[in-house]
Amino acid sequence: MKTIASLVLAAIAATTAAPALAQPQFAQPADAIKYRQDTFKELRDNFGRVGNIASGKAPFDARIAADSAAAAAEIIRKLWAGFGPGTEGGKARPAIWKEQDRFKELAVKAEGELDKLAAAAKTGSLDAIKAAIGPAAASCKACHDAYRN
Ligand code: ASC
Repeated sequence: MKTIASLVLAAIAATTAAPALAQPQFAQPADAIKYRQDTFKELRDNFGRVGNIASGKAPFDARIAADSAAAAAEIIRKLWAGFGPGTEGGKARPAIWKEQDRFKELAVKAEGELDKLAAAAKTGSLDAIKAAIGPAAASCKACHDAYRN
């Protein structure tokens, strides 16, 4: 039976211990690597949909563009959790863990560019998407060139 005290404690724990965003925890580096790969794939699928629209490979559907761009801007922020201490491996270069400031700088830049792409897509203007896709792709590439094998 739950006592009042245990309910109060649970309520306190829920309000004080809960991080703003639940962060996954990984028992093994391999789990973090899998998480990174899955999350990057999800990001690529969404970004790719917008890219295909921007390049004309896919027909312009404002709803798909807006939803996919918004998803990409959200998903990129889930990557952080996958690069915790001691999770070197996969295609990630060890430099990530030695140059955390620069890695973070490039990642934050990419987040900002995906935010701009999401804002552009939300307007429903294909021209706005076309203008934002290049800088967004360049910000992805800058980080890959520096930190992906
Ligand atoms: C993509 C994808 C990337 C980026 C990058 C941009 O669609 O999978 O990694 O765009 O290639 O240069």
